[in-house]
Amino acid sequence: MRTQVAIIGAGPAGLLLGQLLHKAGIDNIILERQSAAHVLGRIRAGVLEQVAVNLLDECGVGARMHREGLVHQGIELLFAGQRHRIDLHGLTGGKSVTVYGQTEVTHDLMDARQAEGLVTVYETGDTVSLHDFDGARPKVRYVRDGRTHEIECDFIAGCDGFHGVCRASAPAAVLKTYEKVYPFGWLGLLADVPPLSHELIYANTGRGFALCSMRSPSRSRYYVQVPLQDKVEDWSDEAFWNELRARLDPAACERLVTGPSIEKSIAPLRSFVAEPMRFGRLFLAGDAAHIVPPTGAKGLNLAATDVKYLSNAFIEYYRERSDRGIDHYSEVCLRRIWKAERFSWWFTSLMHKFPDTGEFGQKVQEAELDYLVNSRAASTSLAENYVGLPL
Ligand code: RFL
Ligand code: PHB
Repeated sequence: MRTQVAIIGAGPAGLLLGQLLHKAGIDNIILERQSAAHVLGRIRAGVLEQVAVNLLDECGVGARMHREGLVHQGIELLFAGQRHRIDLHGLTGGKSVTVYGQTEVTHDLMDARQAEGLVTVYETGDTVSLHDFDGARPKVRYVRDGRTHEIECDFIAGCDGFHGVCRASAPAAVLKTYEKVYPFGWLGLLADVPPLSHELIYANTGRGFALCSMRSPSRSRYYVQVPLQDKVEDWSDEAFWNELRARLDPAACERLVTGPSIEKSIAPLRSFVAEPMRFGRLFLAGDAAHIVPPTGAKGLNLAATDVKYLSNAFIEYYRERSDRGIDHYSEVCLRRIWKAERFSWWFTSLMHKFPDTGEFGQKVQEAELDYLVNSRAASTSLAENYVGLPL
């Protein structure tokens, strides 16, 4: 088999890249470790920046997002028992975010890919291997139905997430990684109950962080900070709702509608960056190259912007026979990535309870939050970063 770009991973990064390349007339094949149903079953991101919304439009898959997505012009911060609104729209000259689940984004992209007859090979398991990407003719091999298949390509796009094979295939002597692991995780619960508020609430409390989010007017997504050792089996729905209530203000508690969970999972929090993002003809994009803690809602959005830069670079290569875009890909992405890493680390540090900082740490956080909501400069900085820095 031969294609121009072999894409590893059918998460949002891989699917979005496949669609953008196809629109530009560039052939691509996607290899995915799991089944499509498995990919769609993962409940992850919920907040899209305008850049991601525009990209989905560019791919021609924005219709359902515009119909069903919820445009949010503000967020609330809850601390010391009081809620304070950050007016994202007013502070950023009219910008907003769109609440539309990653599952829906992935669904729309998979449907479009299928409708256009593009090749996605699912369930490759751990059989994908990369070859000769330091030369002009890279190859990707995988095993399906007991047979080894080989794809010859011009480029390999590593969109295979944090645990994928692409970063692991990069030459160790060149790869440098930066990492921070946080001493807690998020326990998330999805339920078919109306959200307690029409905007997201980020809560800093003496018991730890909580987040009230949503997927639609009838589906809510809530999170509570938990110790890393906690197991999801140890958290009954009732225990979750009780803990969430204990972290909310009385008015919010009164509005909270509870119900049976339809999904519950624990995600550890991590900051991670791999540099560079290009190794010959292998390019990393999305979670394969970087992870942010979810507090700033930046992971999916960063994956989308990497893919925007990467598709532009490939288009420039094929249309103009120019290497300029591919040569600058890593540097251009990393400038934006480090700013999102900084913001996500800062917002995580401000909102969570850290085991070693005690009551002093709590007081300092409350002082910073008090400053943040009362200073237009500080609120503007939060708002600018939250809605997404310009490309
Ligand atoms: P993904 O989604 O992990 O997809 C990678 C795909 O590659 C496949 N794969 C392989 N395929 C073939 N061969 C191999 N050897 C392979 N190894 C792996 C995998 O099966 C998978 O299908 O990475 P991608 O595309 O880069 O997308 C990144 C996003 O998924 C991620 O950044 C976000 O979900 C992060 N995130 C959030 N981001 C936001 O922008 N806004 C949010 O509100 C937000 N909330 C979140 C989040 C992540 C969370 N968790 C669970 C970490 C909330 C949570 C709780
Ligand atoms: C979500 O709805 O899953 C969500 C929203 C905002 C975040 C993280 C996750 O910062």
